[in-house]
Parts: sequence; C-alpha cells; structure tokens
Amino acid sequence: MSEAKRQAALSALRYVEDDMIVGVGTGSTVAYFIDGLAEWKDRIKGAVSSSEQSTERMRGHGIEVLELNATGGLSLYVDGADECDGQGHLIKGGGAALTREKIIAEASDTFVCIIDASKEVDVLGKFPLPVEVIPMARSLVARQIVSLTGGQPVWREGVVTDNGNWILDIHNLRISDPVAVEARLNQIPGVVSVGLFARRKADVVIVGDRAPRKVEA
Ligand code: ABF
Repeated sequence: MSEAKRQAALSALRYVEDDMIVGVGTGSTVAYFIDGLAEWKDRIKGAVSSSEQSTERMRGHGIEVLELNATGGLSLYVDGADECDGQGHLIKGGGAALTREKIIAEASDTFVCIIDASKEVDVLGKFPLPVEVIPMARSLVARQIVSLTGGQPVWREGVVTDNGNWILDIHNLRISDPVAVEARLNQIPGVVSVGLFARRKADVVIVGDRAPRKVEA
C-alpha cells in the first residue's frame, strides 16, 4: 500500500471524460487507477489494457476491455513507471509489460504518468533497463548490449512476458541521452522492445499529491 501512489492515481482520473476509451497501464499504481475508474464504467466506452493482470482487474470491476485493433487511436493513456527524469523520459517494464505499454502509449494522444516521488531521478539508469527479447536471440542481444552500452545485461530467468518472450535487465547504465540509447537498442535483431520511453515520453507527470505537471515536448 502506498498513499502517494494512490493519490497520483486518483488525480489522473481528472483526465477521464465521458465516452472515452481509456488506455490503461500495469502495476501497483495503476491498480489504484483501475479501482477509481470503476466508478466511471457506465460513462466510458471501455478500456484498452496493457497486460493480462490489468485486464483481469478491470473485468473484475465490470469495465469493458476492448482490443486496440478495434478502437483505433486513444485520447488518453494512464500508466506508472520505474523511473522518470525531469523531461518525462521513463524507464518502464519492471513488471514485464513494456511492449504492450509501449504500443498503447504510441497510440494515445496524451500519456499521463503516475508515480510516487521515489521514481524521480535526474538521470535514468539506476533502475535496471528492461529489454524484451525473442527467446532464441537472448544471448546475441546480451552480447550486443555489452558492446553498445557497456551495461551488464541480466536474464530475468523464469519470467515469460504476455507475448511469450524473455526479459534482459541492463544494469549499470547512466542514460544521459535517452532518445539515442532507445534508438540504438531498438536496432539489435531479436529486441522486441526497450523499456525506455524517450521518443514517446510522458506528456503529463503526476507525483503523489502534487499538481499534474505538463512536460515540454
Ligand atoms: C508498469 O508498472 C511498468 O512499466 C512499471 O514497471 C511499473 C510501475 O510499477 P508500480 O506502479 O507497481 O510501482 O507500468
């Protein structure tokens, strides 16, 4: 239980409007958002979910879960993060749901990121950077990560993503140019997606009970 996570999540409800289809992320902060969204279930058209975990929670509340292929673009996406810098660049994927999260973020006009103050950093990278990989490419990708970034990839053994893939967590990075690092890692064959949300970063960051902060484009 975290009061700050709950406050950020409830504050994000102000972005929900009648007849919206809401993009919904994953994690303990988002769980509070889903619980609050339950009160809107008859006023929104439904939600697009980034994980089996969130789908289950929303269905438990009677919120209709829709397919992104059927909805088209979304106006709002609400999700947590593992780290957030001052420009709204994020590390995400601690919960292994990064690929679907990235797809929904890309499909949405406004991405509202909800966090507590422990997630705020000056420079991203203390939290190991998750990378989703095709299983047969794990070792190839790991070697290329070492030569491209100097970071240490660690296989999150036993974890299989909702897409049937594996996760490497890159330790010991100091990501001073998140857009460049994201682009570089995305080039490695076998990488499905990188948990750096830099090119498509958050538009609004809500930290605990602080007022929402719009980040510069
Ligand atoms: C997800 O939830 C992830 O991308 C991120 O790893 C995590 C944040 O977790 P929590 O809200 O539980 O701290 O959105």
